[in-house]
Amino acid sequence: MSDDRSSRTTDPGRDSARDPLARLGASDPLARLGRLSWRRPKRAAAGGTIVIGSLAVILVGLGVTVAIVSGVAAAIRDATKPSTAVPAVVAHGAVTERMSIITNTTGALGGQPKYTNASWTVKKDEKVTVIITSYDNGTAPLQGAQMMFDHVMGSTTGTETIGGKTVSSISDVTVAHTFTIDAFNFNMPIPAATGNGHVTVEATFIPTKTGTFVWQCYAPCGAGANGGSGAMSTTNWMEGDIKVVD
Ligand SMILES: [Cu+2]
Repeated sequence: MSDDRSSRTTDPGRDSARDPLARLGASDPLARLGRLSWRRPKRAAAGGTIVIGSLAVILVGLGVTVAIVSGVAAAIRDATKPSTAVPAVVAHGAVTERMSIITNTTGALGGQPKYTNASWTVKKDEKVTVIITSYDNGTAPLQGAQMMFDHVMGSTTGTETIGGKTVSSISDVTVAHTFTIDAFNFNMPIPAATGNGHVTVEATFIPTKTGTFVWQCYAPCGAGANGGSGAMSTTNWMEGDIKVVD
């Protein structure tokens, strides 16, 4: 018996149109395949170049688009910066309160010294820098329990400046006044000005609670034998109030 397959391949009456090898149209199928395999990489390479080139153009385009969109988005962000973009640590504000100690300007109370700007409103947890310019050249030496007020107390640095010079206390006999807020244990001793000049004293404190608090002078700078009358017993001369709000 002969093999069916070998008999078919050798069948001279075979329809070449149905022969897959014949349809390739090559006398040598391997050569044909070889050409194809030779040409395919070339086309693939050419196609790949086109594809890569196209991809590159698209990517560059995308990059430009992304850059433009990012730029626009950044511009929009900058223009409408939300409050959440603010750093978590909020910087406290700072205010300066200026006071003067004046004398003999109105003749009231016998020309006794008087603090100006007796009442303020400040914010809790915000630095308050107090600058006091005193034109009073008289002393009111501290006595008894008030001797402690020759020291600076409760300032952010533990010191004050007098005419720009940093000190933590002054001699009790040179004290003319104090600026004292008991509620914040804050105290600024104010020395007497010399001659007809003035002295400028500066210190900073931070009010840590809300409410209305009294400030006062602890030097016996008023009238009478103990200095407790006159200015010292008159509202808004040697005492006042500070309102601290949220
Ligand atoms: Cu005083």
